[in-house]
Amino acid sequence: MTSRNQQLFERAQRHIPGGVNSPVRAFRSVGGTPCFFQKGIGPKVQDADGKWYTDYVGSWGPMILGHAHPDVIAAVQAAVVDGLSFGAPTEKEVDIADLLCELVPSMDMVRLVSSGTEATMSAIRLARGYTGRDILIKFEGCYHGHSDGLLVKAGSGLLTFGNPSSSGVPAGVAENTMVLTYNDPQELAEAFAKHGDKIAAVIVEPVVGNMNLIAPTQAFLNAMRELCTKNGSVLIFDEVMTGFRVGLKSAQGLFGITPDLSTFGKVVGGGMPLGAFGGKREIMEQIAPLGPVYQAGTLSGNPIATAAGLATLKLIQAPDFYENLTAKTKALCDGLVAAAKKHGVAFSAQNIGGMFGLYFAEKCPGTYDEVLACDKEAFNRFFHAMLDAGHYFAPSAFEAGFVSAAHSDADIAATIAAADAWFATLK
Ligand code: KE4
Repeated sequence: MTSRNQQLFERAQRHIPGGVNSPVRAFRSVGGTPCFFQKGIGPKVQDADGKWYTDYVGSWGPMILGHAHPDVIAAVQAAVVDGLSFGAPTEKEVDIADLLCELVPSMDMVRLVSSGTEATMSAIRLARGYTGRDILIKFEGCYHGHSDGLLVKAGSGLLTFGNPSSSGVPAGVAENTMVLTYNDPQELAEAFAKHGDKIAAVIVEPVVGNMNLIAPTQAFLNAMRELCTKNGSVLIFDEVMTGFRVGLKSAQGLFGITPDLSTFGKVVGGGMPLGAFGGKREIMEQIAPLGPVYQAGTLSGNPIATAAGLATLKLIQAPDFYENLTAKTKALCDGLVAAAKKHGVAFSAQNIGGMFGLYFAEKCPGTYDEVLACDKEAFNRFFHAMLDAGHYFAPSAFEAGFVSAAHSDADIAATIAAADAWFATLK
């Protein structure tokens, strides 16, 4: 008897490439049939066969409050009855712009868009327009969305499927993207020594979540800031994943770095299509209609998305929100490590705020090469064992995981117990 998930997946593949609207959802690296979810509430999601899972993907980060938080649902319901879109300014856009610039001191100004990809693509165009330079530096394994110039040795789904550089990107575009090694300040300094006056921007995931979780060294981030300042290049912190995920002050507050531009997505929209880019006034004033760098969007600042975003950004400012979220995420990591150790399984884990990485390796990787050396097949077996037991992790060894404020200590303990039971079978 084929499950409803299987029936839906078979039908989906008739008219949707791979049966999915974003590649990493397809389970192609872990194998098996993707879950078609029909409902989410708090830390749980329910698939088309009615099975419930504790969710550690949270839509790849946005669902930091858990699914269907009543305050967010109420804000969306109140907004939709007044109309879905006007293509004209609305008060909520002003409210969320004011709030984002208050919560992110490095941003004097911000422009709303509809995805993280739009945010990074626009920030890069702005940096090139502001500096009059062409070269963009990114780091191997980092993913910043799917605009052409960024699909060069990227992470996330590209790394997952073993083709880090996408076809369809003209050589003339890719040649302006210089790809360096994450956490290698020396190589970055050498690149600036050779090309400094041609480098428009450096874009970085300040904590990597797209080649699994990789923590930055402070020296790496400090070097990046100093070199960009010295050479007149724009430092772009891509906080689409880390923004309001690793802490209320995002990664820039956690590591004490002031970027020139920042990009946001995911949490800022609370699950609705909302992204943002912003930074220093003198740079942002180059954006149309004030300046010569064009950027636009029919649904930018959409009233429903901003309603969900505002409700979310209000709730994450609650006292102890991040202390509690971080403690729960750490408890998950520590519990999984202890269980694996008990059964002699080579496994490590770490968290930064409400995001975590799991690795089938003796220690947490700190570089792209160390990530590649982790046992991907072991992860895939772990993934399916946990899925069968009702715990949904990212369907890729090259993605970070996420905990929400709705996950209870009991949810975390049950996940650890399920992992312990599986680790025991490996003896
Ligand atoms: P979106 O266009 O997917 O909203 O954002 C692109 C993006 C930009 N920057 C960073 C650091 C990101 O992590 C992302 C998107 N993250 C992936 C998960 N690794 C989205 C999941 C997907 O592609 O389906």
